[in-house]
Amino acid sequence: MASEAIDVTMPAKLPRTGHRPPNTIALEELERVFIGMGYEVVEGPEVEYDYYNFEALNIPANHPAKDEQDTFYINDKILLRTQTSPVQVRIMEKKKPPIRIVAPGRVYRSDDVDATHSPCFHQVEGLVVDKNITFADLKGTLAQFARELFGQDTKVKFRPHHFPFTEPSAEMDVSCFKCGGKGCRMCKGSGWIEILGCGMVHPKVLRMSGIDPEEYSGFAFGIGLERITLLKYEIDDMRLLYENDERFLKQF
Ligand code: 2U9
Repeated sequence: MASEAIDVTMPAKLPRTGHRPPNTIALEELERVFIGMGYEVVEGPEVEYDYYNFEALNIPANHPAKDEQDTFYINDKILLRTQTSPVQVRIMEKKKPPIRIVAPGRVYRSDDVDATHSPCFHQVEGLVVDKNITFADLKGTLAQFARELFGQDTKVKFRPHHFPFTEPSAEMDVSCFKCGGKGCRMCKGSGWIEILGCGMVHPKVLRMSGIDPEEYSGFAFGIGLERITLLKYEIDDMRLLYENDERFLKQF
């Protein structure tokens, strides 16, 4: 009996419980902000028709934008999506405005792996279509998003850009949340950090999906999720997000 005695006062062995990885924490934070503004979260197929991934977004065959978004083709007409925009096109075909959605998900590009690239990464794209939607709605929405994600003092700056699916188009920078805009290593001395692309949905894109651009207008934006995760948690190599090394994961 003495040799089998159990010391019931010994502390119990704690089970090792897992938790959400950093990319998921960042995604849920982004979704929380947009759900709070009345958006619906929608998902769609990763294997897509060329039509939904390119043609319906005003990127016809032989368009130079197709070069930057080279991907994995299943056959002539079917590919691994390079953006989550096809999800939004499918919604526009099915639903009459008002539309207010975010589409998160995995996307694919024929890129070599390095500290900032991966052939498979995640985007969160947003789309709003209704009567009288203007660039002012885009600015107000994305400024509010930036403040919720990076802090209430965050300023935003829009630089003109070009995307085939939006016109006009812009890239949005936020004031550096590390130095407040003075310039540091994080923002490479500029005080600003680029976080997303955006613009007013091209009238041709609306028309192709059965929405009359004379009656409705809209704005859209695209966010690279990994970019947000790396910035938010000050991680300097994207590969760490995918390696599942416990020593890394347990820090979040
Ligand atoms: C529809 C119409 C327009 C989505 C948009 C961007 C600008 C953009 C990049 C962000 C980082 C891709 O992952 S990334 O490299 N995206 O800059 N995306 S506007 O525009 C749409 C979407 C759907 C129907």
